[in-house]
Amino acid sequence: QKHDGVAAKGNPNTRTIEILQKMADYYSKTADNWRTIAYRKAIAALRRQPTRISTKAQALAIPGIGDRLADKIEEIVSTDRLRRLENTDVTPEDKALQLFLGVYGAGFAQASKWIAKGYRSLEDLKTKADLSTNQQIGVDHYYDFQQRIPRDEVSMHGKAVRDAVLAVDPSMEVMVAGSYRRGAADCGDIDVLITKAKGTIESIRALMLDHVVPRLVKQGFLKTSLAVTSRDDGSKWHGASALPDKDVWRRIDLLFVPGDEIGAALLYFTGNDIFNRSMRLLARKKGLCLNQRGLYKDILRGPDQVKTTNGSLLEGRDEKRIFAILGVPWRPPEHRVC
Ligand code: DCP
Ligand code: MG
Ligand code: MN
Repeated sequence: QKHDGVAAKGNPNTRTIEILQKMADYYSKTADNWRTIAYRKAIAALRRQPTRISTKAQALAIPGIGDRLADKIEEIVSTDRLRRLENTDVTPEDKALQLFLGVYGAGFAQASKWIAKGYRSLEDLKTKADLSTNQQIGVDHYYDFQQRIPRDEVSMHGKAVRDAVLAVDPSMEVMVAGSYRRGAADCGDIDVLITKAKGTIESIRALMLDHVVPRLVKQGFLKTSLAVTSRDDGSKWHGASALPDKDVWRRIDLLFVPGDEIGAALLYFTGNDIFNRSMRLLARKKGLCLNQRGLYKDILRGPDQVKTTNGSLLEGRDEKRIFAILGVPWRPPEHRVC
């Protein structure tokens, strides 16, 4: 579901990219990282081609496209479809797996359990399965959450959050990150980063959970809370939101960030995930550590590579300086698609 970056509009390979994208989405949902990366690389390479690629030989000549993908590209161009995506050679279990992986919060393990119990449709889940509250929401709003969100609607959700946050504390900052910040024409969800230059994580989390979220719920904008995860001390609130004049529910993520981590958090939350992975790997090769809180040096690792100390902070506030310290030329968000 990464349709962003340099827009494919006017690109001679738009249709091929579209179909490869569906495959990449499928593999990313089944947690098949290698295939996901291979497909995304091929998509990025195709986006850069000035001419239409229609034969296997043409595809093979492009760095980053291997034999099997070249076959697939030829098939897509000559038939305008990809057999693997059609239902014909896909078993009912495969189809159900694809369907169930689209339920919010359901991973591979959960989807497989449902299949083992003989469920094959959303109707089966609704009528026969013992669903958790969140799974119930995921099933009830299945088609809402599957839809891409047009960019201007993402802006409006961002504005609703910003207005509510600023009404509670005008010194807060609200930024829409994720694929939106990368310039995507449509997004899978809405990722909003909420921070305050002098704020601690405790104060921001309290302000959000005690005041802003209840306010947005009361207003009817936030429809439900799905999960609150705490990792590395930062907090992410998952939920659903809807605009006043629309029935469709959208997935929204709110990331609460203390002031001294703004730069690192923005870098993390802008992605994409593969770009993040490559930046973190690069940091590690230089003996540093990059995470969503900051860029650190002097991390001590035990024999099992597990961190024994947190090291000392090099930069957390300034996104551009993180690039500079890593020796990576600044990349605007639109170009952070791998
Ligand atoms: N992220 C990450 N690793 C993950 C998941 C997320 O680094 N496993 C970071 C990079 C993502 C950002 O968080 O860009 C937001 O995550 P999303 O899942 O919302 O992904 P995007 O916003 O990039 O794409 P989409 O349009 O599908 O929401
Ligand atoms: Mg997103
Ligand atoms: Mn998200």
